[in-house]
Amino acid sequence: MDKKLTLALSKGRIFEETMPLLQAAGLIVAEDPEKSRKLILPTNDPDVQVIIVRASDVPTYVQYGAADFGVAGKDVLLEHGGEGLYQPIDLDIAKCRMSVAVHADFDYDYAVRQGARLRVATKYLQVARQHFAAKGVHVDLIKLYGSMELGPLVGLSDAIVDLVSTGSTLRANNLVEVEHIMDISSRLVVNRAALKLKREKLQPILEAFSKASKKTAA
Ligand code: PRT
Ligand code: MG
Repeated sequence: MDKKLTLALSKGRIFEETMPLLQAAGLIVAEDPEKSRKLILPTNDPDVQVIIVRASDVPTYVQYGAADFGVAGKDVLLEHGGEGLYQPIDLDIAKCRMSVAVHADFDYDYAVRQGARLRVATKYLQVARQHFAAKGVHVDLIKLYGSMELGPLVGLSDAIVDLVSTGSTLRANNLVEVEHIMDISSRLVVNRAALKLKREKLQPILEAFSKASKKTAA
């Protein structure tokens, strides 16, 4: 096994919010992924590199050992299933919530009381399926890959299951949050084999991440 450590991150909020944690571990990423087209970014440590992947692909790279560790949202990890991944730390970054939302004119509580079959558009099939099953609500799930907010506006669905942080996207589209399913934050995920074989190099980084994320959370 290569002794080099590879960290999988996605561009945007995860990359930005992971930077201070890397810094706490003494690691500086040399290039800005928003400006560079490179997918492999070196750090100041020749033994540590960062790869830039889609947010929902982070668990896959780590599961197969193409990356030794990565940072992924709980939303992404629940859909992936977490196979082959060790999840030692909640980094408490990229926080938001997973919610059910409907058009402001749709009486969700009434529809649920009536036992109506609801059409729900979402990227998060696993979470949505579990949520409505636990409530005993019958749903037809419609898989989307983005812009779920459009679903109720054009009659694709009665409701959506999506991530909400400030709520401004919902407001801008005349949607209202009717159920809070769970709080979401990003977790550090580690390849199970790398955890054993690269422990010496990994452990201090994991400890620094853990300490630094507790500090910002406090
Ligand atoms: O964007 P892309 O399709 O490439 O992938 P992605 O959307 O999965 O990646 P990214 O970088 O947008 O999100 C990475 C992770 O950040 C997610 O997996 C979440 O764990 C976390 N996160 C935190 C969020 C948000 N906050 C968030 N607000 N992910 C997405 N959003 C979206 C949400 O889906 C909705 O469309 O922002 C919109 C709502 O924001 P508000 O502020 O208007 O409520
Ligand atoms: Mg996004």
